[in-house]
Amino acid sequence: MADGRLVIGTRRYSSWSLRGWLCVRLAGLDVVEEVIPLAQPDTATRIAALSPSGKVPFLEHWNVRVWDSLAIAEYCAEIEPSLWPSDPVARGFARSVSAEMHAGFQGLRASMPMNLGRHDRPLANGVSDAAAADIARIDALWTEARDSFGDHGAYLFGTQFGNADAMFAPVVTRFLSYGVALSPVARRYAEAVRRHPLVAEWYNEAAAELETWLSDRYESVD
Ligand SMILES: N[C@@H](CCC(=O)N[C@@H](CS)C(=O)NCC(=O)O)C(=O)O
Repeated sequence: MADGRLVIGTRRYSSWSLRGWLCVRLAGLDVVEEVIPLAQPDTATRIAALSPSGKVPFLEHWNVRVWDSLAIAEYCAEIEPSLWPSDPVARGFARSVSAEMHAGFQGLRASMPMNLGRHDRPLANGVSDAAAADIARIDALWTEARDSFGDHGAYLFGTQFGNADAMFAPVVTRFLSYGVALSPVARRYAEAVRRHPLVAEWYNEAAAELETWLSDRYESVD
C-alpha cells in the first residue's frame, strides 16, 4: 500500500500540478496519483471534496497534509534535502526565484496558459507588454543562476534538477508552446528541462489523456 496520495489536475493544463508532481517524484515519495480533470462542470466540487484550498496539487503523505505547490516543494525537501542547493548563497537564490515564480509573472501566466498540446505557435496578436516584461525577467533570472551556480550541469543550480527547476518547468513548457524567443543561455536551459526524464514522462502522460478532458478555456487561446 502506498504512503499517501497526490491529487493533481489535467496534466495538459495544470501548471501548478506539474510543479508539485515533480517535487514529489524527485523526493521519491510513494503516493498514488489522483487526477481531477480541470474546467469540467464538476471540477470545483471534486477538488473541494479533497483539497482544503479547493486547488490542486494537494498531497497527503503519512499523516501530513500539504496543499500549495511551494509548500509541497518545502515538504519534499525535508525528505530529500538536495532539492535545494547545499550552498547557502545558492540556496537563498533558489528559494527567492521559486518564491518569485510562485507569487508573480501574472502577465505571462494569464496570456499564455499551459497547454502541452500546443507546439511552437506564437500568440496571434503578439506578446503583451506585461508578458514581455515577465519573459525578460525570467530570462535574466535563469541566466544569472546558470552563470553563478550552474557550472557543472544543465540546470539552474548545476547537475541536479531541484525545486527551483520544478517551479520553472511549466514556464519552460509555455515558452516552447508559444515559440517565445530567449537568450542562448535560457534557450539551452529550457531544452535541458524539456529533456529531463520526469518532464518527458509528464508530457507523455498528458498526451494520453482523454479527449473529453480538452477544454475550450485553454484550447481557444489564439
Ligand atoms: N497557489 C497554488 C495555486 C494552485 C492552483 O491555482 N491550481 C489550479 C489548477 S493549475 C486549480 O486548482 N484550479 C481550480 C479549478 O480549476 O477549479 C499552488 O501553488 O499550488
